[in-house]
Amino acid sequence: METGVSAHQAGAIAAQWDVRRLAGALGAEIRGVALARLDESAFAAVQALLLEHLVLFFPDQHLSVDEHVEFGRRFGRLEAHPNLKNPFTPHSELFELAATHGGVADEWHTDLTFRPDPAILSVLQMRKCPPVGGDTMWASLYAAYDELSAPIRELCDGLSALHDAAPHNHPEQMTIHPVVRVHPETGRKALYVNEHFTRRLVELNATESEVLLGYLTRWVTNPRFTVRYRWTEGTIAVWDNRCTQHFVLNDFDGERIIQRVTVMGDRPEGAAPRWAPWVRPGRLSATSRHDRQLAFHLRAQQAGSDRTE
Ligand SMILES: O=C(O)CCC(=O)C(=O)O
Ligand SMILES: [Fe+2]
Repeated sequence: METGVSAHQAGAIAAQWDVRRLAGALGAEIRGVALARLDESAFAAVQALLLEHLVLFFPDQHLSVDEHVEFGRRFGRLEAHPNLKNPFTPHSELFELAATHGGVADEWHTDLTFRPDPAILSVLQMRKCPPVGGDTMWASLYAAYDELSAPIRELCDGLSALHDAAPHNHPEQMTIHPVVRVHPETGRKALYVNEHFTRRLVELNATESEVLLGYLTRWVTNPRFTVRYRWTEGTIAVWDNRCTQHFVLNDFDGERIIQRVTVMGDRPEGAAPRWAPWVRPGRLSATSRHDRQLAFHLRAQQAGSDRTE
């Protein structure tokens, strides 16, 4: 993020705020700042804190919808959710999730990884909290990568994974990303697979993929890599979607309403895969169905690149 504000200036501003880390791996709560009225250097301080803590919480902001959308725009171009319609406001970029008994995102995920360019970050405002429950958790994908053993890190460095939007009833929306993503601003490596959208490790056979992907997506949720946030109304949260996952606790009765704006994405960068995609050898069998989706996607990609050559 080029801002024209030095790291020193941004650091001096953040030093005047009350910044409390919430967990060992990620997360900070920040008081003493009004997000609706940030000058350029204060905004740069927020950006620097986001790179450091991965998810930031600003209680007692109570932004109007316009202020919320304006604040989001400062991070980049906003986009509407590709698969969820939002009937609630005149801003097509703002979407609202309202739930009374669950019906929330209670599977670990990084937003929109089924797209070639998943969201960079999101800004969420908690509008209405249930009396108890409905906390959200985030996990650091840096910590999840760093704490793998060296052999598994090296294996993951050379793999890619297929993601799809089956949870949004659009299994045909698919893409392939590196399993280890290099953050474009920090240069750090993040373990970039999630339970919700990641379907298959491309270079492994179906059963190998099932075991390793199952392991990695569970590993990410190790409590040591996470922070859990108890909401109050009017709190703004900003998370870096390039190096985190999140999960909503489905343990509440009563209304829970959040509003979110989403900053358009970039293409995840990582090392090129070290091996060719898995192609099932030999004759068809009853188990061929496990390779169908991957084979279909690879054929479609090949047809696409033939057309553009
Ligand atoms: O409701 C929340 O706390 C977060 C929901 C979610 O997954 C999202 O907004 O991306
Ligand atoms: Fe989400």
